[in-house]
Parts: sequence; C-alpha cells; structure tokens
Amino acid sequence: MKYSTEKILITGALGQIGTELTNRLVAIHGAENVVASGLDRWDKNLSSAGFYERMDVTNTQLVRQVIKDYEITTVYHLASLLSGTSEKQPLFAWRLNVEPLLNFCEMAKEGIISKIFWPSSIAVFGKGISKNDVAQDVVLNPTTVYGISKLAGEKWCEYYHDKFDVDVRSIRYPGLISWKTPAGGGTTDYAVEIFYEAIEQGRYTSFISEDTAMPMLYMDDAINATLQLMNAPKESLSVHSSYNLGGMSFTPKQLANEIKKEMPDFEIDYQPDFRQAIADSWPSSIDDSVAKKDWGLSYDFGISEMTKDMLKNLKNKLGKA
Ligand code: AKB
Repeated sequence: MKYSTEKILITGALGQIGTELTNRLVAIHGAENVVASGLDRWDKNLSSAGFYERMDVTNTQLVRQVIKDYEITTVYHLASLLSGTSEKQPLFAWRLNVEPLLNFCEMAKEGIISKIFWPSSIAVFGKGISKNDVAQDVVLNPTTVYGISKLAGEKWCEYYHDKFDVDVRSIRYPGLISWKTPAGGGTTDYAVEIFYEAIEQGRYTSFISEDTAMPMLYMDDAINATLQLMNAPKESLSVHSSYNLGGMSFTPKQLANEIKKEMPDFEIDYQPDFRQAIADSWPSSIDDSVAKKDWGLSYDFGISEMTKDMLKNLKNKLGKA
C-alpha cells in the first residue's frame, strides 16, 4: 500500500493515452489510489488500477457520485472523440468533448476536486495560420468539429482558472504513437496503423499524402510530459488555456523510409481520404518553447528511436518477433 495525498480518477482509461497513463499513475500513487473509468468492460490485462467504474462521462450525476464515493482529488479527463470520428458525429462530439469538462470545472470551483488534466490538440490551430513552428499565442481558427470543441474547452479552462482559480492544466497533444493500445478515429492514426500493417502485411496504404508533415509524439514522451505538467508548481505556469507541444515532425514518406531501414521489403502507397483535408488545415510543426521554459518539457524519442522501439515491441505483441 502506498501513501498518497491524491485520489485519482481517469476517464477514457482504456483508450490510447488512458491505458498507459493509468499504469504510470498506479506505479506512482498505488493501485488503491487510482480509479479508472470508461464505457467498455474492464480489461484487467490492460489496466492495473485498483478500481474501475463503467460509466458514461456525460452522465453528470453519476460522475459526481463516483467522485464523492472515492473522495477523488485529481481528475485526468481523457474521454474524447478524435478528429475523424467527430466529423461523422458533430453534435455528439460537441457534447462529449466539452460538457463533461465543464462538469469537472464546476466541481473544482465548488471545492469538491482540486486538480484537473484535460487534453487539447494541435487541431485548435486551423486555416490561415503559418504551417511551421507555430507559436503558443497565435490566433486560433479551427475548421473541424474536433478543433472547435478543443478550442472551446481551452477557453473554458482559462475562464475557470482566471475567474475561480480552478487548477486545470492542459497540453495540445500532437499525433500520438504507441504500441500498447491502438489509436482510434484520429487523422494522425496513420502513423500507428503503418506499424501494424508493416509487420502483418509488409505494406501499407496511407490515407494521408506522402508529403504532408504533422507534429507527432511517442507515447513515453507524452506520458512524461503530462506528469511533468501536473507536478509543476502552480506559480510556474503562465498558460492556462493549453500548452503547445511539438514533439517531432515528419511526413508519411519519411516515416516509411525509417521503417524501410529496419524492414527493407516494406512498401507504401497513398490514397488520401477525407482526413487529408483535416491534416491540410493543421500545422506541420509547433514551437513548444513556452512549455520548455515553464515546466521543463523535454523528449527522449526522435523518429528513428521511436521507429525501432515501435517495431520491437509491436513484433513481440503480435507474436512476430
Ligand atoms: C487526431 O488525429 O484527431 C488526434 C489529435 C492530433 O488530436 N491524434
């Protein structure tokens, strides 16, 4: 049993970020202090949390009850619909991506919980903004349902912080690459699918065109950054909407070339679909110097370290080592 002053609730705990973040939080705070939650049945092989609540995060009363029952102090609110899926279900995306965040901010305002983490995305930038090294403080002009919901969420975070001193912290995640849990419904998902297909089929058809660069981040770096931000002293934080996080930047062709270094027979072709327009409206690279200055953001993985690690772990997972 570990002593911890924090009691943590994670929403979307069986998702791509949720599974890995939950296990890291358990290692730090102990299973008895971590409550995972989500819509799916609990998979104990995926999640080492001490408790699991199967709940719909849009059910305000149920969420409040769970917070009360477990005496939750800190919420990592990850449940969200990503960019591709949001275009297909715009009204549901708005409801899921914005309303539960407001519920958590209200609970923090009422003093029921003390800290919230909420993920934003590079989707907030949008059209008319320069493509490269996009700064922290540019005008935001999202053209996607997902980007609009994330921009609204950011503004709500800032509002609750400025007006009610709510401690809500956020990162604009780029595309996230991981091998433990697949991504689902995003525009940057090609950079995960490509590894599965490379190992299983030796080839991949990309739904993003060969020369479209997007910012990407390996999951280990994403989890480290999230915990660094959450552990930073409150006084050191100058951004209360959401911090830029750039990671690395590459195109599908550059990623395919990295894979070919490890698997010389790997082949790729390109058939862009509706997600190409989403990618075209996003930045190619991001300036994250404010996060580096405020809370010491740093990365361990570049494209080649990430590619080697992905292939090694995924081959083991898929029984193709
Ligand atoms: C998506 O592609 O929708 C996400 C994101 C960049 O927020 N991975």
